[in-house]
Amino acid sequence: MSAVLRSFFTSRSAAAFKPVRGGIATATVYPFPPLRSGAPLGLSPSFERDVLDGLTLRQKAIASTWLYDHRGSELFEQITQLDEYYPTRNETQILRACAHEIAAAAGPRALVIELGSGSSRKTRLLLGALDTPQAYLPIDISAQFLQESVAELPSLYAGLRVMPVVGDFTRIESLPELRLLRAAGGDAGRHVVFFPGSTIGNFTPEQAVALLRRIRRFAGADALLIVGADSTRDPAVLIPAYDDREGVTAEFNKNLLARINRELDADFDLDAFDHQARFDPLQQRVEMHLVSRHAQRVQVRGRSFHFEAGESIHTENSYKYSLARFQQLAARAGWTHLQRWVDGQARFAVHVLEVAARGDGREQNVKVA
Ligand code: AVJ
Repeated sequence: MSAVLRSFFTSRSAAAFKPVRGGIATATVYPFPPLRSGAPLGLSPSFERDVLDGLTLRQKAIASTWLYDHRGSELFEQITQLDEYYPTRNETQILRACAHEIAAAAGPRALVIELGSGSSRKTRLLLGALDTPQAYLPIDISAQFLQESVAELPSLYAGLRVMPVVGDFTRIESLPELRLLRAAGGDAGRHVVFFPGSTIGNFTPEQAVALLRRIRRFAGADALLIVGADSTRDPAVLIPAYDDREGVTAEFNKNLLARINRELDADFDLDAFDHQARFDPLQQRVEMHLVSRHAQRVQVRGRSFHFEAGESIHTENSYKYSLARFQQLAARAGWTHLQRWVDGQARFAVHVLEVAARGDGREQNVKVA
């Protein structure tokens, strides 16, 4: 707790401290393949269409979602262990300190929905603190990685129903899984949407507002939303975090080209592109690019694309939000703060939000400790 600041907290009722449970192997994992393996959430996303369209833009760009095939998810896991990559470490520190207070706000029998669950490692801090969580619905775009990540959860949390959903959570409109759970009597507690890792930063502010609104709609009026957001502004910290000494982030970025080669019959020469991290102080975002070392042509699905020397493909945005700016963003989407937590270095924040009451979200008392 010492190194973590809670900037403000308005408790409904401070529920009793709950000890961490676990160790009994009675949880349920719903059978794989998950319900929507063939038809991911919402519209079926198309890698081919995104890549071909993206390579015809003046500033070539490919959505960062496509970085996360199985290999990309593994490489991202390696990034989270790097000295330079502080977000995972700082957020984990926050969650360790505040999980019990979040659990108190969530109450018993919570149903946890996680967006872009990846390794589900941070989720364990939350699940461990919650009072008899009923169900866990991790949503991730990499089916195999998702399956591997949730495999051991049943042995850790007694009575927890684990329902993995393969899909692109950005296209989520509704979660039929909630209806299934309700029918099975497994939806009695509060819906807790867990969105850690600063994944929100991968969207433009406009997209982020739209996503937070959509979350509000599918999660329901009583939902709690826990969002991790990076608030770092110092390029001397940011650039190494996205361009590490060992070159893991470079490999993560270039894996996109390897994936395009493999899945879309392309002939990218991985050695002819450099990984680059840029900070745009105006938009307050880190950008990842793949920069062509020389003029070249690349074939993708029978189409030919030209690169000038120095021309790049923009592969990721990672927006950084000051506390005030994130609060404005959340308010525009109809969410209001219940708690906000910041790490000791003041680099990262965990925002605990509730659905704003009517008229709320305009007038806010911000007290930053
Ligand atoms: C997990 C997507 C939030 O933007 O910081 C890490 C991805 N990219 N290093 C981030 C990432 C390069 C990460 N997100």
